Amino acid sequence: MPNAAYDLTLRPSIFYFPYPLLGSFMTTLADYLNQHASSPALNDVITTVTNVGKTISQLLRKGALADILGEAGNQNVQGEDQKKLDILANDLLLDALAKNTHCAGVASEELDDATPANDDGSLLVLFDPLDGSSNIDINMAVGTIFSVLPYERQGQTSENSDYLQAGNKQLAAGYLLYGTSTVLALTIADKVVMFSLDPETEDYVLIEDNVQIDADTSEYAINSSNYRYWRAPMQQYIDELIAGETGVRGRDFNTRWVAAMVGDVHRILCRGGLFTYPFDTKYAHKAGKLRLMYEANPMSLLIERAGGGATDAVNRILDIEPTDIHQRVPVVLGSKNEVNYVRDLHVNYSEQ
Ligand code: AFP
Repeated sequence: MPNAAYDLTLRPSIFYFPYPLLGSFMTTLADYLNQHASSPALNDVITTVTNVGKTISQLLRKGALADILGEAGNQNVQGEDQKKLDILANDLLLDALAKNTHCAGVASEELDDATPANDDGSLLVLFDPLDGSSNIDINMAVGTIFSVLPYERQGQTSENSDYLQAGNKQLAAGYLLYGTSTVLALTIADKVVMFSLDPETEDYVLIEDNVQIDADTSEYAINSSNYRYWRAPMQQYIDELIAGETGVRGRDFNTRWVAAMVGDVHRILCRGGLFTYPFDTKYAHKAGKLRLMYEANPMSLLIERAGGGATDAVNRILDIEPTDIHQRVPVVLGSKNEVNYVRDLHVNYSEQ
């Protein structure tokens, strides 16, 4: 006789809670966009991007069974080996946005140049189609990061130069995190909201309606193997964190490193923290690995609107005037007081 306490078929279980009843109180992404999107065009473009997110989520759940893992056998403009899913995710987003009349063009981490779409569109979309590619084959968290900018030359064919707008011009930004569940973080107004993708209904359901980050933290994320390539102020900062309560900070710190920015940023939006991929001299052409337009800018907008800070160690990322759609930028973001501590340490640093 199975132990009744653990045989769910024998107990009225919370797993069978009448979701249809609860459903009438749930806010879906469609509800939220109808209430808060600044324009039908923005509503439509975000719906297009997040619908592709559902397809990517399904593919990832199939994993090896969908023959989507492994290398694609070529490199992108960044000189990075492309995974099959990098290209598949990129092509799914490209095809869907090309059909969206509000989208005037697309810029992607995986494409050398921006791709014109609909000349009469009012919006430009930028994305890293699959952030954290090195995690795909080991079943770790990956995500899609997206940013939406205004298109100022409606009626003309969009070009690379149309995308060269500071991050403070973004109309929307967000990411999809394909983790144990698929979560959408989004900002289209003054707040940051989060949705969870219900695999049964395929609806994005609102789970957080005003994400706020604690100003202080004792958790940081960095790839410490690059220590010898950092500038002295960053070396000093990390030395202080490692010294913990025995050093000037007077408390111990903990570290996390997902190797997918989308995973580290999500943790910070959920419980605070500091994430940094600082300037380093490891590769001359990658002085600070992360890309400004479709990684740092969208994540910085989310972090700032959740009450955090985002700098290149000193300057506000969202104020940087871009010169190239693939330019890289050092990133320090997260709990505001910790980001400010890093900035002050860099500004006041003098060789001892
Ligand atoms: P991939 O997409 O090539 O895996 O790079 C991910 C990323 O751009 C960013 O999401 C991570 O925070 C960072 O690189 C990880 O860099 P390391 O491989 O040096 O840890």
